[in-house]
Amino acid sequence: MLIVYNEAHPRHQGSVEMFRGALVPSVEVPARVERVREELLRRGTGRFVAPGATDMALLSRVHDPRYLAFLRQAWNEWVALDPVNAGSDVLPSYWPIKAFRRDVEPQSFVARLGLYAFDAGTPLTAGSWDASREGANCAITAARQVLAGESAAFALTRPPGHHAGRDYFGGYCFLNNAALAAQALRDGGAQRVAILDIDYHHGNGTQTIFYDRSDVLFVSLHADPYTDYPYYIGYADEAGSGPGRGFNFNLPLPRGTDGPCWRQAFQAAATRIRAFRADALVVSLGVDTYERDPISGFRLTTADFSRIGGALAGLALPTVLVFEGGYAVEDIGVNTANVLDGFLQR
Ligand code: Q9C
Ligand code: ZN
Repeated sequence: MLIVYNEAHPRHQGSVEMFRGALVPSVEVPARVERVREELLRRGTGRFVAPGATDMALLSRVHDPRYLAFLRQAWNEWVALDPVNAGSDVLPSYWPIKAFRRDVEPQSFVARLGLYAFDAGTPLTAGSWDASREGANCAITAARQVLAGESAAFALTRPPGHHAGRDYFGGYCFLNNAALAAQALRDGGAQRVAILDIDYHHGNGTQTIFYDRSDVLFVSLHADPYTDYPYYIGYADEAGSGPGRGFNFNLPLPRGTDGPCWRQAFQAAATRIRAFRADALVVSLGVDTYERDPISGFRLTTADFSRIGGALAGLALPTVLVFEGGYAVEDIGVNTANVLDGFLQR
């Protein structure tokens, strides 16, 4: 398996996020990807390669060009407000909800920030654009390697991507790496692409990007949004719209879901993917379903992750795996490497 590694990931380094009225230490830290890299190297799993150059045309088919321009300039605008801002992360304080106008872009940076952010838990830092852009390049490179004949490739990157939509960031995500991989597969000749999202949280960004399309199937196993982030989306009755009706499949699961229950839901997801007759698969691989994850509520074990890898390989499709969440830093390397080894051993 090819590992497309984002060497620029440490340039995105949030220090705090807003949580229940306080700024708390960032959960999404560089050590996450460092631990995975170390464990893969220790095991000799996969062959590490660097990503290719940025394809702005492809980025602009998945994301709004105005949003991309905003992200690229955001840090500079933040510091331009006041030079002391260089010492703190960018976090929004205002949002245009309900009856407010969303069709005007105010001149004020903090006002525009609220147009593009959907939570106050996603710190943007000096290197967030560079790290995110290189991460997107990793996902796109992984997809192109699979188009060129690799049976599987893993984009090992952070920040994660599946909460980022066409024109918004949140949930620690800025650019939707899985969506970019899926679009790259489509552009490279795959007629039908399935995305299977197994992160603990619903992949709201990926769902919304492809919601009205029938060429990309989105299937997600995640914590019920009735109790868990992102709360306002990810319910079972979201089936797609227009020509995309029937091509979005959410499987929300209760807090406390363990390996056997999770595998039962996985079988339903696999049945839907087989019926779709996909030419390629993109996996949003979050390991925050782990029993000791500090912000999540499922009970998957380290051994369960090996089985998941085998089950993913059982779909027997050219596969791009994209790293998403997982916050139990001490075990993240073993859990992620177990998925990849389980995949390779099948
Ligand atoms: N202090 C991903 O797993 N809020 N994103 C949690 C914890 C946001 C997770 C609050 C969770 C986002 C990619
Ligand atoms: Zn997650």
